[in-house]
Amino acid sequence: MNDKQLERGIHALYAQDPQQADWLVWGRKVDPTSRRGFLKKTGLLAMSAAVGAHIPFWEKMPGGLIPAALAASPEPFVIPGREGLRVLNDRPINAETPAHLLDDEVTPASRMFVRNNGIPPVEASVDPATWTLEVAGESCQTPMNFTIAELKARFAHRTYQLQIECGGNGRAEFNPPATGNQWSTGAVACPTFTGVRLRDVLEACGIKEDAVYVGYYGADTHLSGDPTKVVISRGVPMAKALRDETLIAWAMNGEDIPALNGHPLRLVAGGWPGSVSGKWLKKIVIRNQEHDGAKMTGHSYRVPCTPVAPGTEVPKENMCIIESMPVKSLVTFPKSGITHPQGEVLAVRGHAWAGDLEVAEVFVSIDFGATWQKATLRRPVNPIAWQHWQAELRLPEKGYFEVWARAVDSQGRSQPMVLPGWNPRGYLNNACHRIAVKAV
Ligand SMILES: Nc1nc2c(c(=O)[nH]1)N[C@H]1C(S)=C(S)[C@@H](COP(=O)(O)O)O[C@H]1N2
Ligand SMILES: [Mo]
Repeated sequence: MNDKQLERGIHALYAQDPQQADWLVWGRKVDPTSRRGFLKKTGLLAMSAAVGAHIPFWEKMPGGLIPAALAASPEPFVIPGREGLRVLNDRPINAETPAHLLDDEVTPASRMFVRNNGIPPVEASVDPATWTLEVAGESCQTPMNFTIAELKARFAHRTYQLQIECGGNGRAEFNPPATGNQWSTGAVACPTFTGVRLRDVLEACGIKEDAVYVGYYGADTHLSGDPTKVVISRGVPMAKALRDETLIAWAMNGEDIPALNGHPLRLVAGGWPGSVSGKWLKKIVIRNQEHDGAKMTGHSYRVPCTPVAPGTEVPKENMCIIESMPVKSLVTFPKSGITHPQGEVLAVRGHAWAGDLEVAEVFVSIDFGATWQKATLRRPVNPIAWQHWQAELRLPEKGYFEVWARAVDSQGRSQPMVLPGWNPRGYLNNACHRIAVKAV
């Protein structure tokens, strides 16, 4: 079976593994002896919201049962606690956040996109007290295991706001289309993460002279169910691994990392394709060669080393690993599609980010990029945090306008107004974000 056939809907999810489905959809745990489901309060609220009414007999509802109201409906479901996110795929779960819901300076968990390549560990089986992280690899002097309590006790804690963007964010625009989740603009977020520096942990184990790369392994399961298959195992070169902001994190916004985002432990190497920030982190390897784990090689998270014409078949050896992500921005207020009185001040705002770099300037346009007005831009709270911008515009007459935003990084590189270079897997679309506003 190929991956496409494995990516199916809610019915397939329930048919294959009702208990896993219950946990993913409702946070419902099943008592193995009675086969009865235990809904947490949040799960019950989500289920009630999904069926459109309170469920008086909810305590009697067996585990692993799709509510008939949903079973009959072809509508994609809502992830409990992430209302408003657009679910692109329910096996594996992938969901993105509409731009106007990313308006918070620090992204709350409820607005954090979800990008899963496989099936997350069943939350009931995740025990932070016994979870261990193994550090090994041919360039590790002394392989070691750490519990989360040991990590917390042994190393200095750091909290940084870090932006994570999926390498495929914006893929939906490419033509010819690229396979994979058809992300529009919402596979990006910037919460705070608390943990220890990856550097401190690697140094405690000893980094051999010949170390060039690190790789991660997580506790998720391959879509095929085959326990010997690795879902994803990516990594970064030593220089990125040793950066102050590269964390092994146990908290997001001061709370446990949400189950779908990697609880109880994840790697955060912000500013690079989100795929390097390994979730449900179990193992880190220090490598004496470029890491060659699952989705590190071939066409995954790589782009042609030199630009190609749309539709070109690019041989593997001409594909280069994506590192720091390109400059990009979002208009998070107002919501696209609003109406606004002509001539009156229209306040617009959003965020901008540029991988490992800082954003130097943001501009906005109401005439499809013919002229640009400079926005007010704040410095990042720490390196690799996104930056907030705002501007005041006036729409000169009645009619349809678009507000475009364009950011420029500290090395003078600007977002393109139209699609940047086509590539086989549809990565790195950093074209200007645009919203529609009707002046009345
Ligand atoms: N173990 C594991 N880690 C993972 C993934 C995964 O499927 N499994 N997906 C990666 C990808 S492609 C991205 S973009 C980010 C998404 O993080 P989020 O789901 O917390 O938003 O996690 C990365 N880490
Ligand atoms: Mo990703």
